[in-house]
Amino acid sequence: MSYFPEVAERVPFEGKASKNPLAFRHYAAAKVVGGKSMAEHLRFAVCYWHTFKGTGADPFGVGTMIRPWESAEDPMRRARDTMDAAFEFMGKLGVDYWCFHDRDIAPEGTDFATSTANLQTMVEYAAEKQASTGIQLLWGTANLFSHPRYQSGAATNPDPQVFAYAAAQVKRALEATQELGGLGYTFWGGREGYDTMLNTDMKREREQLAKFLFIAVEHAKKIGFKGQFYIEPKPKEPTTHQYDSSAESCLNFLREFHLMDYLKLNLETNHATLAGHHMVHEMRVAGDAGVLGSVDANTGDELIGWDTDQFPTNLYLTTQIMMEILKMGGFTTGGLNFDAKVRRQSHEPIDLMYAHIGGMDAFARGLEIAWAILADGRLGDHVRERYADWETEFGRKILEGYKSLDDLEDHVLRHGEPTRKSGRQEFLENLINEFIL
Ligand code: XLS
Ligand code: NI
Ligand code: NI
Repeated sequence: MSYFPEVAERVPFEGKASKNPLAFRHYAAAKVVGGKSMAEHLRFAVCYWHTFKGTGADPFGVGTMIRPWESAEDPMRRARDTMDAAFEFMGKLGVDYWCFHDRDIAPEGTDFATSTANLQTMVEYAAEKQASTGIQLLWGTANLFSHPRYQSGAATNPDPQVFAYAAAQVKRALEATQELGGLGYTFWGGREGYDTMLNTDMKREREQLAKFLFIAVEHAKKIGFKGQFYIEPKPKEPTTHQYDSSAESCLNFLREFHLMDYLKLNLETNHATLAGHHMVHEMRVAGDAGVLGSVDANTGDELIGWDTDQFPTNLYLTTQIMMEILKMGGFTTGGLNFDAKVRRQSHEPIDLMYAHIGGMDAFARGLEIAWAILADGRLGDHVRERYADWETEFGRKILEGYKSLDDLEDHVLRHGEPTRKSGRQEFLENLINEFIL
């Protein structure tokens, strides 16, 4: 049985002139850009939750999606059908990676032991699928936010029984990730925050979260899990405030609790926007601290204030993201995970194909443009030149040596008013457009 019969075997690369909506115009996996293939640079992953389990429900209406793999009565049958659909989809699309939450791939049972048994059955099935397709697991994670038990948080819950339940779930999700050879494991604290300060002991909750991560790190050591841990910042939604609210707040948290050596950041474009930042800001913060691990590639709607998780199609955005990735020397364990969902009105399975093809093409083109901008060198030269005076003897003496306020006043009295330099913002915006247009 085929869930995506419109694509016979594999979405082909047909080049820029193609009018075929089921073909790539820019993404050619083997095409070399700056010494590496597009596939090696981009490391695309499909996310299981939005793509195969997303229903299209919103706060005002029920699900709209037609998902033939969800039609069986028995939940385990549905889980298998969904996995068949997922690997058919990913294989036809030609991505190398996938990502999942424990409860995406296997239904929650009547008790913890049943849930674990369900997960184990599906992990074994996934292992077969991975082996026959060559698709690898970019990262796994545990869903610690959907079930009512987590209404007041998981690690940050006022009840240690819930903390324990969440920890047990992470143990099993981590072991599932290890069994599937996962390159990473992500913590996104969906309800690790507060709805109101009136009932919240924030100091205690943050300490609980740190302890939770520490316990997970210890378990990884114990079982020999070598994958990379990520923490995924998001400022709010569903909570009013989430403790790992932005890249900077994550760094503060990791440093405060001595966890910097164990976790990197998984940054998501729409989360950056919700935090009032541009994705590039978040990437710089993480990159400068050496912890830019992976990217959840999506985008928000400028006019809607929530995490709409749309597919990235904006070339300006993908170009900027790829410039940051190239500047850090490329991904190591991470990749571009399409943590994105088709819109509620795009309810047919084929819409999932269009969405991913568009996102992959936008990133492939963004990669080419980013590479060209960096190879051209003018942008980098401009930034270097802007700070060049810090490389003079005077600049060096301030930063590397020491100058007192007395010395600096003396300097001003001798040299007078500094000469102003233009920031050339418009000039640089035009420079970027020179490569995009
Ligand atoms: C939700 C998050 C979530 C994580 C995985 O906003 O992006 O999808 O990536 O738990
Ligand atoms: Ni995400
Ligand atoms: Ni998100």
